[in-house]
Amino acid sequence: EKSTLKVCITGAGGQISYSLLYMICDGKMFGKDQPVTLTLLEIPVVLDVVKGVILELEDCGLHLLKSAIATADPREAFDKVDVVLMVGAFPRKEGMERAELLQRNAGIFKDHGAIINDIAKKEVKVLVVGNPANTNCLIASTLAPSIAKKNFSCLTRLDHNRAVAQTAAKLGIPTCDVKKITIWGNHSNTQFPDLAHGEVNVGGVKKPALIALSDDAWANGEFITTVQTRGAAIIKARKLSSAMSAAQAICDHMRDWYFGTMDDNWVSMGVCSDGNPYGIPDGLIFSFPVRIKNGTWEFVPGLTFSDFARGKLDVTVKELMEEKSVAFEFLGV
Ligand code: NAX
Repeated sequence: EKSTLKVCITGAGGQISYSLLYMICDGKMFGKDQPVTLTLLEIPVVLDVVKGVILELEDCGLHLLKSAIATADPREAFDKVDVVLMVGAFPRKEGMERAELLQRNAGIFKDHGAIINDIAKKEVKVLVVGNPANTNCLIASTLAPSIAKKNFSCLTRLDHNRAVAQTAAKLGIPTCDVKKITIWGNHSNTQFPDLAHGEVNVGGVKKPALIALSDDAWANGEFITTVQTRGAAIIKARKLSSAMSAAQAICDHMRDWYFGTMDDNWVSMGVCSDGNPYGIPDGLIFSFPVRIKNGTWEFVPGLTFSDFARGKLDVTVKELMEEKSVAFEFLGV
């Protein structure tokens, strides 16, 4: 039997985690033969909820789950962990300014980053989901200098999956026949969902996505805004933000990070922009197309941009630079 993987989930009493924990213990993230032990971090008032979720996990009888604990102590939660899924965050309240949300969360991710730096395994893989995800990830990584920057990422896979699903639906093909779609930039309304390098398989014939669609107005208009505002559409309909699809995207992100991507495809991940890839300034957590092998991601090289695409990238870069300066000013780093 494989040795047990120690996985910490923060915000474990929230709605994403409610879907996510089952998926992890059912082997959807690390495989059907990978036992896990879970440390579930919450704020004290939500600990009883987490204990209730653990009771339900026990009742599911999932053999991969070796043990689970609920804790409000990050030092207990992050101790020697292999994986941290940072789902917990301070929620945006009605009337709250974006800057205030940033600052509230900067405090949380600063503390958690520093503790991960001290007591997590040095090869830990960290995924930040809680919003503003890119900047929260940047803060945690900055406070964890002993851990490679490449081991920190934020979730843009939900946006990626949405973009693939929209394209597949438009062409009436399965999602597995849509490849090389990219989400660039921030997990926010300024993200740039990009079809320009996409490849699709329509009735057994492989084609560039833009040729198969032959509708540039859709690709440069409705497609982009639908993906950018999908989260809001779900909140409007469900009165709650996306949770099942977010949990699925978290599983996809981590599974691909562990097991790699296919040669004929790539995925979108929010990762550090070190080395100035595609002219994106160093030191941002930015969503890029990446390929993964042996647990290590690499930027997809050599893509070219239209002026339209370059303009879209500039907008999301600007927003992330602003977020970074607000957060870093607050932290004094
Ligand atoms: P919930 O509010 O249901 O759950 C979040 C949980 O985090 C709460 O139970 C809260 O008590 C806990 N928490 C707050 N501060 C904490 C701390 N310091 N330590 C540990 N736990 C803490 O939100 P949910 O719907 O589960 O969403 C979680 C986060 O994911 C939100 O920030 C949300 O905006 C973000 N999302 C990010 C997505 C992405 O693609 N990057 C998509 C889905 C989601 O909207």
